[in-house]
Amino acid sequence: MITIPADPYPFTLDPATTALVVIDMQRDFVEPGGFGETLGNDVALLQSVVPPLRKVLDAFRAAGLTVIHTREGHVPDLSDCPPAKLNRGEPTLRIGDEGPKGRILVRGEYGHDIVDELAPLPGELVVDKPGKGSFHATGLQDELVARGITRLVVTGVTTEVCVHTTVREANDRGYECLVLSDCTGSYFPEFHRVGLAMIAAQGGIFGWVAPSEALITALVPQEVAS
Ligand code: TIU
Repeated sequence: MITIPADPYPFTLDPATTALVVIDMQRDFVEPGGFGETLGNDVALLQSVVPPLRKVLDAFRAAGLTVIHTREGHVPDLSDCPPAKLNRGEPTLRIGDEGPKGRILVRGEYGHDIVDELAPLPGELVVDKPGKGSFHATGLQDELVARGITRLVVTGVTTEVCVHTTVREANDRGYECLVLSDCTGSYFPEFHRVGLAMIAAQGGIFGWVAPSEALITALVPQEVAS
C-alpha cells in the first residue's frame, strides 16, 4: 500500500488494484482545428497538461500498473450521437463535419485520436465513449471488475466536463478517485480551480485531489544516497 498526501486527507492505494485513467487527451480537444476549437475555446490552455501527464504515464508503465485511455466520439453515421448533442450551440463546425483534422469527433479520424505524446501502448485499454462520462454506454465497469480495480487515478480533459462526469459516475459505482490537479485541465482556469475544489469539498464528496508529484514520489521508491 502507498499513501499520497492529498486534499482533503491522504489517499491510500494498492497499486495492484489501481488504474490510471487518461480521459480524452485527443487532438480534437487539445489541438487547433478540432472539436474544442469549434466550440469557441482556446485549446492552448490544455497544452500544459501533456508534460506532467506523460510523467505519470511513464511511472505507471514502469511499475507495470493498469493504464486506461478514453476517447469521446461517435461512429461515422452518428447513430450514437443524440440530436441534443449534435444540435447544441452554434459551433463553427458540428460533430461529423469535415474539419482540418478529419470529421469532427468521429471515431477513426485523425482528430479523434490521442495526441502522440500520450499515445496508448499495446495492451493498454482504450475505451471509446459517446458521452462525457466514461461509464455511460461503455464497457468500462466490466473491464474494471475483470481486472479487480477499485481505485482510479483520474487525469485528462476537461476538468469540469468529462473528468467531473467520470468521477461522479465512478463515485456512484463505488470507486475511489484521486484526481491529479496538474494532469487535468480546462478551457476555463476558474472552472478548473473550482471543479477540483468541488471534488475534495465536504470531506471528499467525490474523491481526492493531489498534484502529480505527490503520486510519483510515493509510487517510485526514491534512491537513498549511501
Ligand atoms: N467542451 C468541453 O469542455 N469538453 C468536452 O466536450 N468533452 C470533454 O471534456 N472530454
